[in-house]
Amino acid sequence: MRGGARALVIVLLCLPVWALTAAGQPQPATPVDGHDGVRSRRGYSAAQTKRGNGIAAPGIALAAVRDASMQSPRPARLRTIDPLAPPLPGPAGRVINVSTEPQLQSAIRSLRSDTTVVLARGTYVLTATLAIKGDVSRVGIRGATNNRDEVVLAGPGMAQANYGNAPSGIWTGGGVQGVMIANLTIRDFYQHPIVFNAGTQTPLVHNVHLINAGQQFIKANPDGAGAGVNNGIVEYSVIEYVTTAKDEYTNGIDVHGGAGWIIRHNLFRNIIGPPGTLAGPAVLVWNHSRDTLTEGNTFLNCARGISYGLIARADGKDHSGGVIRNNFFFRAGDQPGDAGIHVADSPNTHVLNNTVFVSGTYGAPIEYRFAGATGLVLTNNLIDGVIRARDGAQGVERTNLTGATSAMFVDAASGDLHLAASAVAAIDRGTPLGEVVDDWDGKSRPQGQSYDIGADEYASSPGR
Ligand SMILES: [Ca+2]
Ligand SMILES: [Ca+2]
Repeated sequence: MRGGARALVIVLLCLPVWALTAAGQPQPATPVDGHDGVRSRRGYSAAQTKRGNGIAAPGIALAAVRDASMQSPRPARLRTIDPLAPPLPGPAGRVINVSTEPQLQSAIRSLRSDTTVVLARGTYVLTATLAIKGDVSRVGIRGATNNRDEVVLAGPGMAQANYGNAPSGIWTGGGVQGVMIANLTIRDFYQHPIVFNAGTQTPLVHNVHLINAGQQFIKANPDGAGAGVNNGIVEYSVIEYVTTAKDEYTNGIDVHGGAGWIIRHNLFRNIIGPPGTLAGPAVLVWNHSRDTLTEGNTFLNCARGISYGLIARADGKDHSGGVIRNNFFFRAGDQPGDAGIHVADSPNTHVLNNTVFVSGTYGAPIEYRFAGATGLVLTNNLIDGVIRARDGAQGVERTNLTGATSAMFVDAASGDLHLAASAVAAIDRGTPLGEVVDDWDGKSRPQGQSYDIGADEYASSPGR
């Protein structure tokens, strides 16, 4: 994000060879990542702008789009840096129990609506990508226990180009309505652990551990006309590289043309490229996306954090609306990188009560840019640099605290950005906000005399 030329380079890098094929072609028999990049033109229909994240935006009706069995429970316990997921209710509808890879493949091939495939403990080395295709609704793939590390879907390796029929872990598309992926680990795939292709709607990713992806960990693609996957939820999950990506072409979550996504209470760790490269943002929602809610996440040692929009578009906006609140972002001084929060060509986005500490590796931990980024609201953010408006962007900044030091936090080096008792410049110094009713911990605001600045509301009582 250092100039228009760089943005253009990023876009070109984001367009693999198959992106140049004609738009609107039928889905191939072998699941592939069908992202058609920036060629999208068509806007959203009224139905496609229905949204379930509860954030208010003018002109968009709230809609109950999610079947009750797909609802996520609220957390029952206090937050930890490593997300502790609240247990899901038992599967609704039919259950198919599997304990071997051939059984798993068979169950997925014959999957019908209202069915959940439940995997017994163990490691399943996939001989082919698990592809859920066609007009099925309310289906799921989930581990048998609430421990996401007890069931593993394993690929051949993120740098293994001879991946056979298993380029990715799970692929959905072509009309899948309501798909749940929960309680398991997916690792070492050459392309994506999870790809939601065009025609998928309302996916839920809950309590998964994604490790070492060759490209984006979770990718949501539009069709040839630009209609994307809407109303996705990714929550209580860990998305990470053990060391680094194989190159800079990666994101934790990459949504193209999607509306109403919710990304909450996840840990993104080491979303970085090899030395000398700049990896993509851990959360990238763009290409005519809108109304994303990203809250309560932790970003550790990532080159970039959250990016709503990335480039300035001539045809509409790269993103619009949405909220970014209560996120922790920490990067150590020996890891180069860019902004922790970046809002680009995304009007009316609200950036509220985030803590972004980059150890001086980048001057503006929060940036917003391009003339299309108007009506932004940036309030109560705590950062160790400045907030920078670039290239004609316009926003209202209020009670942000710049120039934070590590002494203001409980244990910044470990990513614990809870306020220390001595952080008197942040405690009770924020602006009360109706859009922010709790903090990173899930503790209600305000505590004490008023709102605090940053993602943590300080409380001396147990549970923070
Ligand atoms: Ca307070
Ligand atoms: Ca707190």
